Amino acid sequence: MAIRYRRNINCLGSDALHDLREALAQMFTLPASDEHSFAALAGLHGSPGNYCRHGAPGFLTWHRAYMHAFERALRCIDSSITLPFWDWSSGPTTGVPAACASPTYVNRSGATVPNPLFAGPLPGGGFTARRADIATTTFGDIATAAQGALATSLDFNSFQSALNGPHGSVHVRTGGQMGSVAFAGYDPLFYLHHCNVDRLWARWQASHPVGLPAAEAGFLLDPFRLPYSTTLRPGSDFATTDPLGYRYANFCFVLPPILVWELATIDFSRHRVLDEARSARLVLRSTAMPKLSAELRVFIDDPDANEATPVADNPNLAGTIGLFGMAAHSHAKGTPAPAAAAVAAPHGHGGDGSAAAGEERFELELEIAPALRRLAAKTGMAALKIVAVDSDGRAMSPEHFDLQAIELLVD
Ligand SMILES: [Cu+2]
Repeated sequence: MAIRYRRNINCLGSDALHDLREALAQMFTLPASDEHSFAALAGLHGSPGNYCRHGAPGFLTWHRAYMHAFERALRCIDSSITLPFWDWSSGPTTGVPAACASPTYVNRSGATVPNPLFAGPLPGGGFTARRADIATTTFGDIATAAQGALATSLDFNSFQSALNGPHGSVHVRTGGQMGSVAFAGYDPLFYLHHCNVDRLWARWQASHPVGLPAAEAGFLLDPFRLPYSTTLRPGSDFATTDPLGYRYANFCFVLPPILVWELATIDFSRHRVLDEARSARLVLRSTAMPKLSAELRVFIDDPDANEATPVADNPNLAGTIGLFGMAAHSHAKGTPAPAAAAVAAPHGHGGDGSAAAGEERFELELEIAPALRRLAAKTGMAALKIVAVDSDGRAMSPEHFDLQAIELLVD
């Protein structure tokens, strides 16, 4: 199964944010009789469903199953979507994420419309709200408590109870419906909040690879059932995220739209990410493959790199991406350097969800963790340069390429 990455909401580019908002707005319009509707899913938590678990067993597993169901509903509408998280736990923050903070936003057509991340429809009519001074409300002490839970909990049960408090504080401090078990699920922010709770659990699991206690593994997560079955799924079905098809990009860095041959600097110094990173994927997004075949060579800390810079045994080469021109459906191939590194998994996807007909999107990926560990671990900085050469090894100018965004996902 292909692994998809859940990202920090602050890392979504404008296209991904439009996709998310459009899918959420569509879920709002579905009737409660539809199991993929916002009304049905929001109602499971407290009112009218009252299924949620906040103690042991089941707090972490039940909410993982719940987020999985909510994400599936979004992906039924647009399969390019993954549930994003609200990171209130990495350091002091104020207010809710920018994408969730204003009542309206400007949509793809330029019209100002209600922001579905700001408020959700309530069963009796009307919309959710948050405390009036949410924009100046701080969450720093809660972040400290969450970091403490990550650092000091030695077994599952103690981690689950240590995380419960900071999780609850975020509910209470956000206020409005988020502060009540019955109606919290109706604020769309709920799903970003619990996605972060789930991410923290996944982080803790990465450093504590122990199984679930028997009472958790066997606990039945009502109302989550196997597809086409009346059998309730046990906690063990949600013990780890890989079998569910997702991981978290704990850190992401969106580079400003750059052209090939330009230098872009990534600053890791505020984030202790490189030492613990399983992977660091450089994702290049484009709407068109170049007409001519090309090779993109990614160099780190070599501002003078050009078409003549050697690629064999060059420690500054992070990897290459080969692009076969002319064919709309050609597959790009990424090769990390040196040869021992993990295999890159590029893929193009087109025609998904709301993408307009004829508008094809490509994502080219390159694993650059080995190069970053080699070059950026000491300084916390990496200067990235993408060099483009044609099949004869000649330099290619930027107008051959249409790179909308370059993103680095670290997990
Ligand atoms: Cu909660």
